[in-house]
Amino acid sequence: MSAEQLTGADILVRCLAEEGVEHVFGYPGGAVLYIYDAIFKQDKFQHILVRHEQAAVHAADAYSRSSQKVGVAIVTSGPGVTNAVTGLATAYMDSIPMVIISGQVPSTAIGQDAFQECDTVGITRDIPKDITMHTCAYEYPKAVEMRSYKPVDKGHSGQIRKALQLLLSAERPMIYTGGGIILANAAPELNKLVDRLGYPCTNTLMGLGAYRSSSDKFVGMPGMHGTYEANMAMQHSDVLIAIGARFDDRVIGNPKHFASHARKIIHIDIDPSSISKRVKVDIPIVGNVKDVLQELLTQLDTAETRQNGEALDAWWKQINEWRKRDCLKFATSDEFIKPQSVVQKVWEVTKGDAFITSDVGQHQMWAAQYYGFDKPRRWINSGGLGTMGVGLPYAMGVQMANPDATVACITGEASIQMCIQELATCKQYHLTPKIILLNNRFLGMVRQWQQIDYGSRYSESYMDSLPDFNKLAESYGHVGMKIEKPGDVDGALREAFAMKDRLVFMNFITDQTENVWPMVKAGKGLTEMLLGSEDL
Ligand SMILES: Cc1ncc(C[n+]2csc(CCOP(=O)(O)OP(=O)(O)O)c2C)c(N)n1
Ligand SMILES: [Mg+2]
Repeated sequence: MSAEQLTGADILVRCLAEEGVEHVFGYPGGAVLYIYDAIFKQDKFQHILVRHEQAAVHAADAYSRSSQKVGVAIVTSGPGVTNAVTGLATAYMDSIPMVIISGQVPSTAIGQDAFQECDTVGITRDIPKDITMHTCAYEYPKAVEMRSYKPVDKGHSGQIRKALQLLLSAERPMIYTGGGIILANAAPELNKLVDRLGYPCTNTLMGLGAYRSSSDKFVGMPGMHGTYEANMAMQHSDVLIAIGARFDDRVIGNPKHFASHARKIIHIDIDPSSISKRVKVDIPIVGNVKDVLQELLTQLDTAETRQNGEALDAWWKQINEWRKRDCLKFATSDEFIKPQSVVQKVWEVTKGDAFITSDVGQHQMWAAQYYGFDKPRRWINSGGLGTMGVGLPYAMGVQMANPDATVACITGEASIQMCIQELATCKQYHLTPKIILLNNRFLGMVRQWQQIDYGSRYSESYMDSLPDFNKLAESYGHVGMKIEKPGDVDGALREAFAMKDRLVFMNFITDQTENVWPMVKAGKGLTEMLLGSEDL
């Protein structure tokens, strides 16, 4: 039987269907019209028309982050591609899988500055228009493989044994985990390991939810805005095991200061290039963290040595002393809404079980610090690139992938305006995230740095001429709420989350002067923390 003749565009659409794709985010244009025509003629997947290409890619990215499916987006050539690049870089920095398809002018016109041409290959890869138009024989391969991508899954047993011995001999052990645990679906194994060993565990900004935060073994997030106890324990540990984490500069602070305290380091990561990249490692293990943790747990079952109980008790005593500093405590007020208290209330009202997306700034750090994540894939934020504008498109992607879930976007008045047009997409597709705007009328994180490092010269960080967000939300067909008094926070949140079938845009007018604490200033050592304005 001869193979069916299909156009490039039809083949593309068929391939997506063969791969089980159910949703595609996108925005049409001249170079992808054959593809859009092929989409029109099929009913295997739904296309979601966003209002800006950046949002299509962010939504696809969050679709992947919040589920075990892969997000897909389609954009046109030229401005479609350049608008998509921020989304690509954002996902790339956090190792998020996605498939983004871009159009291109016909092959013969490439390099001639044709209408809507840009050097897409220089930036990414593309599909020229003539290829989507021409036909060829269509046969879908049984297995799809990438020659250039063959990661090692199984870790080296001998290395795992050595790591286990070192872990069991530790006097001041510390388990430090990152987004790799979440991407590898290894949270159950991690929870088992931490519980069995009884060691302290910290999750990075990308790893929140990997180990449940409600456990007393969880010491909070490490790094620039990490807890006092997490940073002190990272620094003073004698054996540190890093799992699916990469010793990012925002996590370990000044590398020289970090190295000034001697400790043995075990590092498990699927990407060999991550190992010993920023910090010298004693026992490297290359492999899928899920596979490696499974083997570690199996070996732990039969290990002859046990943890050093006495040393561990002393270590916990020390950690609990550090905990007593209560570094996330904040002053309450009857007059001004404290942003931290709004996040705590969101946690209470959603019973800690919502998907939380965020943008970039102070609100992002408060969301990370005060919403306790007990499950993986619940905290969706741009860690590596720090892209303002992701929050609303992320909420859309999460809701497409998890239609019955409660979704909230904790954002700032500057960030939300970067992709605000997506309120229309939400209306069209009945997406109903609750937008929690912590409105401090400032580029708050910029203001904080200007206060601390630039003599309180607030250069261009005040947000003047803000829109009336109530009217704005209503004009898109949503519900708007403005909350100005601390006493109204709880009631407003309960009312909003009860409106399951509406997008509610909640504009909380918060204390403008609030800062994110603790803070390790850029370039400083991990334990050189500022715990509050009294340390300035
Ligand atoms: C696209 C982009 N531009 C600029 C920045 C730098 N930046 C980081 S936080 C921030 C301020 C964010 O303000 P807002 O959204 O109001 O949040 P807040 O810090 O006030 O909570 C800026 C400008 C960024 N991260 N991303
Ligand atoms: Mg702000």
